[in-house]
Amino acid sequence: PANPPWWTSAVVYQVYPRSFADSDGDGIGDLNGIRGKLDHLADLGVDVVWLSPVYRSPQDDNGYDISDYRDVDPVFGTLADLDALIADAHERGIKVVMDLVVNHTSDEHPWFVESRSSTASPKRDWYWWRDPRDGMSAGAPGAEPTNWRSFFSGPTWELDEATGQYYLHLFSRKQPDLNWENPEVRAAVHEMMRWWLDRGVDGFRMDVINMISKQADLPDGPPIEGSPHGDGSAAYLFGPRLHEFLAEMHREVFAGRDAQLITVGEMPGVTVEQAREVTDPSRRELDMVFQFEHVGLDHGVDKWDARPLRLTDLKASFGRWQAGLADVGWNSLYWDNHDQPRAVSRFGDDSPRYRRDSATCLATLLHGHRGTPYVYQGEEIGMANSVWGSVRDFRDIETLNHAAESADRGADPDEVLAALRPASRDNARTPVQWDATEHAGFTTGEPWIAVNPDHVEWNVAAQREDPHSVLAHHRALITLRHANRTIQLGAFAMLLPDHEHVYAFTRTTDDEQLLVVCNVSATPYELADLLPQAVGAELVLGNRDHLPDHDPAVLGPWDARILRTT
Ligand code: ISL
Repeated sequence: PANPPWWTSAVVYQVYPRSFADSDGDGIGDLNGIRGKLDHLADLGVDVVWLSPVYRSPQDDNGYDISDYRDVDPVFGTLADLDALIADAHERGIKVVMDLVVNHTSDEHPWFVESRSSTASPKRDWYWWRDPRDGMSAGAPGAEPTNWRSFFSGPTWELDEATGQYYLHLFSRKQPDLNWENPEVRAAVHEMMRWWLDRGVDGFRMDVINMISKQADLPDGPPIEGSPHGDGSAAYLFGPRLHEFLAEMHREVFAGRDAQLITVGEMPGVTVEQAREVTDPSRRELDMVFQFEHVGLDHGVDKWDARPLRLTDLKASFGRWQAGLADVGWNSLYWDNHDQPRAVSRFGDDSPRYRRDSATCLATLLHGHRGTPYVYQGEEIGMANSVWGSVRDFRDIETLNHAAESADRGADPDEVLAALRPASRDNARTPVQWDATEHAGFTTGEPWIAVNPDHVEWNVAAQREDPHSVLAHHRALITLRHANRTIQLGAFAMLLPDHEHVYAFTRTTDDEQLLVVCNVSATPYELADLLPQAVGAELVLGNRDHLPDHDPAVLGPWDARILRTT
């Protein structure tokens, strides 16, 4: 396109406020902490900051359970602090995106309090209330209206004793699902979104937005092996009215002002075809979505059942997404977020020998693709999964519920802990490592979750002055994206799809071809054998070319290069 949207050349940085920087010593990150670190983000060069939720919340799911959409939770600061953060970010040319969590509210939101007060409440229908299963009495085992399993273990239904009905919660019981079938719910959400845009925010990351439309008859799902529950996802993923709801939201909230904004929908289970529809500009729904295929490739029966990732699977997956959204739609690109283990531990090699090289290799690979890259806090310095000595070290509700459920089943505690270690969301939630001091410069108090002991070596301060650090490499990749039209918009073509260690592709425009070649292993390869066109090509950006033992003809361990071939 002649005038591509601004976000086709942008890089987004995700802040998880609880773990970013604490300004007041209570051990929990806050808005003024973020304000104090904006120069780090400006120096990194990112265009947008996405804030995970800072709204008023009981913090059952660290803010993804909202009790007031128009206020800031006291643990994070005040609305005035948020206004100041937005102003300070804008002064540095950084846009601010809010997390929008509207599939569900907190059970302490006044809407739900009113809804649960009586079956005759005018807000009863704002949530999904259902009687017990036919012929069963409320509270009896298996009396839940459907057999669905919650994302956070147990059933998706909670009995309200007072009215004898159950309410639906796909996530925790403190996160009741809003009923989007009700037009009043949609209008209330739209009004709240306009209120934030008027306040100066630059867009939204929309939490599980492909779950807002449910099949209204709420059918049972197929049984899940080893669980008393079933998989209801066919009834609540990408439901029959999703397109309608997204288009309506666009009309009611974004129309007329969308050129400066960015919208990204989080969509677990989304297919390429669905993503292509939702991000087709002519439909006016969303700019891009987060898909989950690549972060499921190392899962067995579920996320706690780890299996080795095959690079060929990763290539096949990314390749299909690149091809599927080539002429219509747009990809978002990520390894990490607040729900995923750390990329360098998961897809790279976090041993001392290869940590820096594999972190820079993974970054090069991701940022080389077509789409908008997302950098999750700490990823820019190669933060790794943490050390978990016992189940008590975890804080995340998903992790703790799974541990409790496993214990109830009589599972071996050591095996459970071994499963939690690489997979827990808390790997992403340890405090950002600013320096080598106690608590990594994150807080002067007691951090709400332990700092990774490796902070003495792996921290922002140590990397800031090092021209070859993981941080410096991210800065270079972001600079390249800003400057280079081929990186922004060039056509993608996968090479060597069957190679088990080397990930290579081209990006092509009318006047340039770039070749991205990454060794996703410690085994060296002769470049001439793999990709003759790479031999002698101009190096645009590499991760190991500064090393004394670097040989341009050999793709060394975790070697990553962006080459200009024409
Ligand atoms: O985290 C997951 C797997 O470990 C996902 O299943 C996750 O729950 C799903 O992607 C939805 O995530 C979003 O909504 C949740 C919240 O807990 C997550 O932090 C958020 O990213 C409920 O609001």
